Formats: sequence, C-alpha cells, structure tokens
Amino acid sequence: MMAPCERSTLKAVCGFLLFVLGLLTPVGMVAQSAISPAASEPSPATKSKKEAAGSAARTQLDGCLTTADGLMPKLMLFHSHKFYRLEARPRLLTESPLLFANNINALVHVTGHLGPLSDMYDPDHSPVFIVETIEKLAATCDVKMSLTQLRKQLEKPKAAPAIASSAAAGRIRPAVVVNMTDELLVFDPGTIEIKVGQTVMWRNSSREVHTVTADPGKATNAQDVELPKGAKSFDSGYLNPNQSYEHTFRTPGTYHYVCTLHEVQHMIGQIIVKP
Ligand SMILES: [Cu+2]
Repeated sequence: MMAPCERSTLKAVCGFLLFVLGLLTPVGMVAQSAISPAASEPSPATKSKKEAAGSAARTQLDGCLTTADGLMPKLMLFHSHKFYRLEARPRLLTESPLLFANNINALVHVTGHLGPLSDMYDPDHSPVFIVETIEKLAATCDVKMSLTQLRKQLEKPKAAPAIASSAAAGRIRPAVVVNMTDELLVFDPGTIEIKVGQTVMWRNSSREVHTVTADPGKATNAQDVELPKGAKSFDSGYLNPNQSYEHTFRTPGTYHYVCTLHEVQHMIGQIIVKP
C-alpha cells in the first residue's frame, strides 16, 4: 500500500514522463518519414502536437517551389497543394548549393519548423516555414509520378561524376585561371582578355559554393549577363569548394557572367574575347 502523498508524486512523475514522450513523438515521426518517402507531409496529428509543443519540433515537407511574388518563394505541398511561405534560416543560402530562386517549379524536400506567425503580406496568409535544409528531389513537379519514383530519378544524376571535368587532366591548357576566393565574393581577376579559341578555367578555392553563369535566364537580373551576338550561353552549375570549370570561347566579343549565388553581392565577371 502507498501513502496518498507517494501516490500523487508517482502520478506527477508519470504525467511528466508522458508529457516528455508527447514532445518527443514528432521527432520520432520525422525520423520515420525520412525512411519512408511516402510520408511526405506531416499528418494532422503531428501538426497539432507540434503546435502544442511550440515551433521547436523539426518537420519536413515535400513540394513544388512556386514563383516568388516578392523575394521569398512559396512551397506547394506535393499532393495536397497546400501553400507555405518559405523563409531561409540564417546562412542557408550561402551554405546550400540550392538557391530557391533558381529552382522555381522544382520538387524540393525541406526540413525546418513552422514560424510563429503566418505571412502578413501574403493575401492568403500562408503559414511561414523556416527552412533548415533544402534538397532538390526533381527538376520539375510532376504530380503524376509518385514521390518514390521522383526520388529514384534524382538518384541517377547524383551518381554521375562531378561536373566540369571535360578538359580531363591537362588535355587543354587554360589560357587564364580565374579564382573564386574566400576574402571577397569576387572573380579574381574580374576582367580578363583572351583570344578566340582559348580556354578559361575557374577554380573554386573558397569554402563557399559558386557558379560561373553566362545565361541571362538563370541570372537574378538578366542584364547582368551579356553575350556577344551568336555566342551560346554557358553555366558551370554549382561548383563546390575545390571544383573547377572550363569553357572555351569560340565567339569574339564581350561576355559578362555572374555567380548566381552571389550576384546580388556583385560577383560578376567580364571576359573580352579578341578575334
Ligand atoms: Cu558565388
């Protein structure tokens, strides 16, 4: 037999344990749904528990990035078409090779948590989702396919070797090497002059991800990119630290190119190709 006070203490302890377990449940669910891709959205039960536990619990969403009406994009959940306003946690955009703005209509997988307030500037007052990590699942949001199929589709290019190894080990000697260093977000040298037919190599010697992009369609401001008449656009894709990219210039004229990740910080370069 227990004294009444002991029993109430036991009750309180049990109650506390249940409370803690309740808090832990969403985390467990996240881990579980990471294993099973079918669980693409938090279930209503997860959500209400999360809301009860505050905004600290991590959750994950799969959906299509939709056009930004302002600067921040929205995410439309893959099948239910519910909208979230995405907000990047500090430094995400410089750490992650996936920039929201460059992946409109891509299927992405984000982890993070719901913000405390919905978006007051949005006419629909979409809930704000603070993104911790972002991963691209597929280039386009094709809802006719299942998430599992799309994930499989994505795994293939991942296995491919790194970009830009076209000029394998010194086959073509670059005429100029442009560095992307840590001190400043710049191409160094910013302006170079070469002759038609010569190759330029860009080397990412920084800890950031950069791109070498001469494609007005991929730039934030199309006018930051300039190509001579008849020249084809080019894009290195994301260059991780220590990766490099080469391009041979066959059309004379002046080229302006950008790093799409740091274009707003004016990471813009110029190449003058003499005939
Ligand atoms: Cu950059």
